[in-house]
Amino acid sequence: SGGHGSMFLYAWLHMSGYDLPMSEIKRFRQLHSKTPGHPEFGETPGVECTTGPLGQGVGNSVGISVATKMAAARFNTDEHKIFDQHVICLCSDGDMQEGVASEACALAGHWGLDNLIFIYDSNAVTLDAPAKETQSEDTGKRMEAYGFDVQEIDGHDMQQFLDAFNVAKRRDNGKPQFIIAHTLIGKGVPEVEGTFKAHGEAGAKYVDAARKALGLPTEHYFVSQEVYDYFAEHKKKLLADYEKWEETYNSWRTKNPDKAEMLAHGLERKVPSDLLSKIPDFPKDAKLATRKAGGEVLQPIAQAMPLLMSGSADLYGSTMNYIDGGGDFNRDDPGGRNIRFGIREHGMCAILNGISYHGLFRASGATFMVFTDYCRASIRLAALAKLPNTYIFTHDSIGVGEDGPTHEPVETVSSVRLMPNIDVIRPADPEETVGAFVGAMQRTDGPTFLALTRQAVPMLNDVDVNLRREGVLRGGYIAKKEKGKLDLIIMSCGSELQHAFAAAGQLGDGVRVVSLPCFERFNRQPQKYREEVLPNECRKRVAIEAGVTEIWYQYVGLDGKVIGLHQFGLSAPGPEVMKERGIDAQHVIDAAKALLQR
Ligand SMILES: Cc1ncc(C[n+]2csc(CCOP(=O)(O)OP(=O)(O)O)c2C)c(N)n1
Repeated sequence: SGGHGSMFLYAWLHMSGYDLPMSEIKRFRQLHSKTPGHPEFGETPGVECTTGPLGQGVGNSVGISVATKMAAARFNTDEHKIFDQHVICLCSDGDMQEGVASEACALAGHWGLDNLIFIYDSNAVTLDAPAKETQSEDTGKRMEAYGFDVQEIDGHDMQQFLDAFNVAKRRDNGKPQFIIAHTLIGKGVPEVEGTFKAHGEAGAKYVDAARKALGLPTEHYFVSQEVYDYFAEHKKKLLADYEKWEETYNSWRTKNPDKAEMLAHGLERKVPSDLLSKIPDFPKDAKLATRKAGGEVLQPIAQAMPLLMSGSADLYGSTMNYIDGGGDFNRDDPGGRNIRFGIREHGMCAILNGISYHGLFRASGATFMVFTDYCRASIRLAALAKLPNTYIFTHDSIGVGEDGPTHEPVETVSSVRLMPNIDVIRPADPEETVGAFVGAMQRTDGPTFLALTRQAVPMLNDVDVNLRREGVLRGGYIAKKEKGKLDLIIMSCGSELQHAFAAAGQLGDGVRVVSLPCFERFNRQPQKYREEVLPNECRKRVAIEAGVTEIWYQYVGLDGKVIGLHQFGLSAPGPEVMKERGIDAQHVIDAAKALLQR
């Protein structure tokens, strides 16, 4: 988890025979090397999580452990145990100080993840100072209170470590394992040993002297043949274990063809190509919140995608993303597909990342959208690591109403749009919500953020059902085409698309309505399609969204106008807050008329 120790990890990967040659070790932190400053998933063979922001790896390891428990419950049989691995996380003082680690560890204890082993490098030093300047808690006691088994060792005594590690591996007692390894940072470099000066390059100038004192060769980047031989021998043993496992696996596969197919599809991240058609049309007179529509859409998707799991941070009643009949994941039923995370949004998102790193299950989680800020560090890493998570974040914008500005995300949707490699989809009605969920499932090279409403929205029946669904997959589409010459474009998404339609109805034949539920998908479309939807020659453009306006100018241009919010919301019934803040058709009409008169 302590990703700043990346070279420690790279060195082990190199010595143990991963495809990480010494030439890459020498190119540490250089352009396009396989040894970036902090470990990045997908960049370096053997790196299983992107770490660096302290605490995240702890959460990831809990998520990986959850996934292994789920996998064992879903795929093992009485006769064949194909999944029974341990998950080991090396963590530091900084990791254990971070709140996200506390959230994740509380859940690890609660769920009894007894295949999870933390090795806590307790060197009592952080970056600025000795750790005692900033902590006086007894971390072991804290972990015990969470439900961990705790052992304490001298981290420089390899035999002590091995003994403790083997105890932890064998315990199998319904408790995650925590090994406190007391260590001395910078050991062997007397000038910095045991102090925070051992960080970074402060100790580098003493390294040659330290080598000498330790009796090591003077050559830099030196690994003795003995060490390579040791690992080569160890690899043989592991390969023999692997072959044994493969026998079990092959026999399991022959006897359980359905499970085997499900497993293969999960690992390939296969998504049914006919997912869209598996979701029934909504009744034309439905008047549903998109969160409610989402809950309905989720059910056939969950049936078609048996490895989809769906969690919520104590808000299933509001986020409506419970998989019916899927059961709750817990120590008694690790096969459950719903995960109750409690009020731990950050922990939830770090754990979702872990589930995705594991590589078998499709991870999704839910909370109120305004709490995106609690989740952001993990969401950002999901985007960076290209994890196919789905965030089902509901209660968007000032439509939330009575709960007031603390619960009304006015800047959140746009702030996530600014993040690279995450799709933000803000559907306008139940049919667009179908497209949004299917789009999230179909995307396997990065996360999708679904922005759903608390309040009911009308069905946009004037637009063909398939156009609404498939239009979302393209990110944007012409929802209402002008008759005759194109004079003006109104664009919108989410709960404000209805206002775009209402305004267009008042403004005459030359007005086009464009639905833009997902900027990222739209921007990935070929230029020709984008030009078709938003022709360059039409500069009279109005956008409306109940959120901050800036990001819309990429579509509206300097000649256009955006109706949006420039301040926080208010506590009152949602429609009144919308009216008070000027989010309605009339404001679109006024802006459009001003443009048309130019
Ligand atoms: C969330 C987060 N905050 C701050 C940092 C910057 N940082 C990198 S290393 C470090 C000190 C870490 O101390 P510790 O975890 O004890 O590691 P060790 O001293 O063992 O190297 C800090 C503050 C970070 N990587 N992540």
